[in-house]
Amino acid sequence: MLGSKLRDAIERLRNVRILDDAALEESIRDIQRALIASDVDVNLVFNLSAQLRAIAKKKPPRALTRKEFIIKSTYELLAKLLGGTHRPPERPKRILLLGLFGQGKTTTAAKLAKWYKKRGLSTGLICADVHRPASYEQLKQLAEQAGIDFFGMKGESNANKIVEAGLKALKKKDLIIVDSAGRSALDDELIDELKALKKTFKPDNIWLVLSADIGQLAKTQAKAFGNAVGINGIILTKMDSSSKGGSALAACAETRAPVYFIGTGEKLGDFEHFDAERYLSRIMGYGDLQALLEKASELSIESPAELLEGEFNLKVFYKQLEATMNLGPLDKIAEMLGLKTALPKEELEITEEKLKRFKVIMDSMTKYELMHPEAIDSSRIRRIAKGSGCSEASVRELLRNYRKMKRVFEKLQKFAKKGSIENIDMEKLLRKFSVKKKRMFR
Ligand SMILES: Nc1nc2c(ncn2[C@@H]2O[C@H](COP(=O)(O)OP(=O)(O)OP(=O)(O)O)[C@@H](O)[C@H]2O)c(=O)[nH]1
Ligand SMILES: [Mg+2]
Repeated sequence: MLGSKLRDAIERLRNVRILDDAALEESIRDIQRALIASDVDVNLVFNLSAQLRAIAKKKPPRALTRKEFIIKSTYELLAKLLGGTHRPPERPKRILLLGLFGQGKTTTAAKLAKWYKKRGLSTGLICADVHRPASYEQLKQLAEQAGIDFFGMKGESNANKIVEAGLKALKKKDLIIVDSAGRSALDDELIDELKALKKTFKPDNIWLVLSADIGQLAKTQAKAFGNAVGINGIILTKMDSSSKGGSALAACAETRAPVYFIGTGEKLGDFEHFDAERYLSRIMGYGDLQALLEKASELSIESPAELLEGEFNLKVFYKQLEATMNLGPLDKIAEMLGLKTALPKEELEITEEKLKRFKVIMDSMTKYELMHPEAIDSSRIRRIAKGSGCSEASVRELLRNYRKMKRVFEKLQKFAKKGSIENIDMEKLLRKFSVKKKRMFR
């Protein structure tokens, strides 16, 4: 909602013929309304407006028109309001996660462990929540799902003892993450417990887990936890299901602790490094290649040969479909790519059922056909349809999906070869992808 409103505001700015003071004020009001409707602190909104007015008085740099300059500045100010970008530490050793009840600590502990594991750190998880008996099983299961070593002591009521033993059991790990117990409020008991845990565990990072739906309150909570036990990072969860994501981000940006990650769903893979510009372009519907590429690079860890060197044939296609399903629905990925509107809906819906049908069809193909799908002509289509008991239309659908995916993956492949994703120039990337999408700056 915030995204589409901001987008409208910027589109309007872009479409005015002459950007005079009145038009500028109108756009500022649009932006204010969008932010306030999303619960962003009014003071921050007025502050942003004042900065925009000041910028509008400046002479634009030579390469830009006044309008371009104002649009670019608006975008930058919005990204700043949401907290900019802070790189998470590359090789953290011990991370303590804390937060109130139900904010997403346990889920996040597993997501985080998986994230670092994908980046090459051997990682272990410790359940130090001694208050909620079910938390042991919850984290254990999540750890299993993520392929992470887990340590916990069922029935032990002293969190420090668990952590001490856990540190021994997991001492060979590069990174150990501790999931702590939640409370309904930051009371003295919780503070004492966390302080003791801090002493035993000696974390190099203490991150507060906050759910986006607390909105502006994120600031108060981050400050309270910061003062009481000290925090040096924040993870915002439930960014997918709350309309207050922008508000929570802006509130966190006012504290000294950076938001390193956001949770974007219940699955372990629904987790990403937070980057304000990227987030902004995504909610505004400008696509998000960076996040896609990060996901794609995670895919490639699972099948590097195929993605990086291999030819793209139907076998690879099927594997990628399967992997994509594990990552999350394809339409999520397409959305990040800004492809959602460009692709017919039918082709985005790679359902379990469709995947099964594709598998059946592919079982009726010869090895040659699987490796050279371009050789499949209509007589082959007829034979394959008959053999698989599917319609010719289904076979054609499979081939159509294949060709689409092939184009995307060939492009991804090129970028993956170039090395570090972090260094990729977004603008260039967008052009190369030749994805039909709205330009950010006109
Ligand atoms: N949609 C969505 N749900 C999430 C996200 N992160 C966590 N959840 C859900 O939020 C609920 C609470 O998550 P937990 O990880 O158990 O939270 P917790 O902070 O450990 O809770 P306590 O240990 O009881 O204090 C679970 O149902 C999670 O699946 C997210 O990013 N998006
Ligand atoms: Mg928990």
